[in-house]
Amino acid sequence: SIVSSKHRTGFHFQPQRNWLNDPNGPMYYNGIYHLFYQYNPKGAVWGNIVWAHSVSTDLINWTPLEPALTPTKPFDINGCWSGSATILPGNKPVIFYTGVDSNNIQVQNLAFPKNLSDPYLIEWIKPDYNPVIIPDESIEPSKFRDPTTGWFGHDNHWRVIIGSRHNHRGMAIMYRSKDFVHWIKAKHPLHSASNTGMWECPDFYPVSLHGNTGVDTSQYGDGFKHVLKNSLDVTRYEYYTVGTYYREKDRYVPDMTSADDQSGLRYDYGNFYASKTFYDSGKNRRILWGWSNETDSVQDDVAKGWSGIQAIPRALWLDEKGQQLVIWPVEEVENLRGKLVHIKNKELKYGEMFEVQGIMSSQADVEVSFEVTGLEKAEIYDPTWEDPQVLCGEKGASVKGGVGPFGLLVMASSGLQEQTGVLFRVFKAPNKDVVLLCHDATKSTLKGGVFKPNFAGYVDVDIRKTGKLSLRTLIDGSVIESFGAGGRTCITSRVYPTLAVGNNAHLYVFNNGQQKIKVSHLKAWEMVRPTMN
Ligand code: DQQ
Repeated sequence: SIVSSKHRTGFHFQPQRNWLNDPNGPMYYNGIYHLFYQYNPKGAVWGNIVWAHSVSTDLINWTPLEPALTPTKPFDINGCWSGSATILPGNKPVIFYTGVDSNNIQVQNLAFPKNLSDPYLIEWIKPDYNPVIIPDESIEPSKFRDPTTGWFGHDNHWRVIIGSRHNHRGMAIMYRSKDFVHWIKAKHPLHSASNTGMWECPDFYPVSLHGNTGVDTSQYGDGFKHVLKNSLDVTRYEYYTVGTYYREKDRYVPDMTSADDQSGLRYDYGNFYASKTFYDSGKNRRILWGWSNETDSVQDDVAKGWSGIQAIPRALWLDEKGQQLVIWPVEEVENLRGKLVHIKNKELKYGEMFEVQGIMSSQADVEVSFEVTGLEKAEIYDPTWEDPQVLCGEKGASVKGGVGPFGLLVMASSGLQEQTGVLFRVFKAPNKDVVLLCHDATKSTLKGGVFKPNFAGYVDVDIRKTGKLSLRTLIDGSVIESFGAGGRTCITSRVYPTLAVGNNAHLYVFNNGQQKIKVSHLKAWEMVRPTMN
């Protein structure tokens, strides 16, 4: 079948064709990174779900293999849905996944590599004793899925959580096992929260209180906090909390500074869902994969012959204040940096802009440092602006301000009919400054029938102290990923320009705030294409 290349990505994870959704069972095993993912081998819409499988030695160049799991047994005949990998003692990987069985009940199954000496672990065996967990009478059979990576407790029992909901209460139901095969439901869920709906793809892991090193999922002790993430199928956004895991009680208590619901923290304030982390024992880091779906129409996807990408793999760690995560593209991405444009010390007054020329900016990595002074000119922050996305909808790139909006116009056509704004805006509130990072996609394409949301998040940064705001933006065909203030706030958007494509995409720096700003540094690299499936 013919696949349209116009909006395909160059260095983002994509199969050659067809539908992709959740990343599944990511792991690092004997020097190889594995990524499995929800995939429809038969078309560019969701359905016929298998676990497609690719391998890599650097998280950047990917080789496709045969699907690892396909619906073949009564316990998964209606779909091999999301799940996770765990590396058991003796260096033995196991996949735990949700099967939709012949009665459309969501059950949990195991699969093991057929041949551990195959470096790619191509073939996976589903033992006949599956399913190993079925929903008991207290669990809704269609609301029971996405087992996590297991962690090993003080009592020599494995634990996993499984996403569910009871009425409107979202929950992470916990199971324990001695041998990873026989599972017993814990009396209480690990955690639950009212009015959050179904929790999809939960993730639960420790983070170090000091530094950016990642740790194995079973780590426990004074030097760690825990993170619980859930994907809420009602809002289609993910929220995470930072908190304490009491392992004797098997309870997780989020800190007061984070919330399970829509007022909570997000890995990414844009188009990013069903994510999953894994511990990379090769480089001692925790890596996050997340799915970024298309925002053009279903007809567009069918015509393109593909739908869905994985966002760039990101390392994550706890911020030094211990209240949020910091998220940054894995360092290997930098190996793709080719031709560079470097701009220094450019001042931008109210209404001014300049173009960054000399690279193909439709496939680029851009790092900017803005010097921001004159904060007394900032607009007054209105405390009712609780939702940054709403605020960004009212105050996009073209809405003049005090300090900001300033930032980038990416994937812009030469006449600016098409452009996506990546911008900061600074407000003043009693005793603090409020920094907004925003993607303004309202003018991203002239094409009709495309969903063009603005996305935004607040950035917890002490701008008065540093006088600086940094931004990194990855641009790749139809995806824009921004990392504000070193990864304190991230936003991913999908855009579908008609004019600003390939060599006709332009990159500008602009300032629509009354206070002048200075671009102390801007580095923009054209990115080289890796081997992508
Ligand atoms: N996608 C899978 C489910 C999961 C959902 C099905 C999240 O297991 O809950 O493709 O996107």
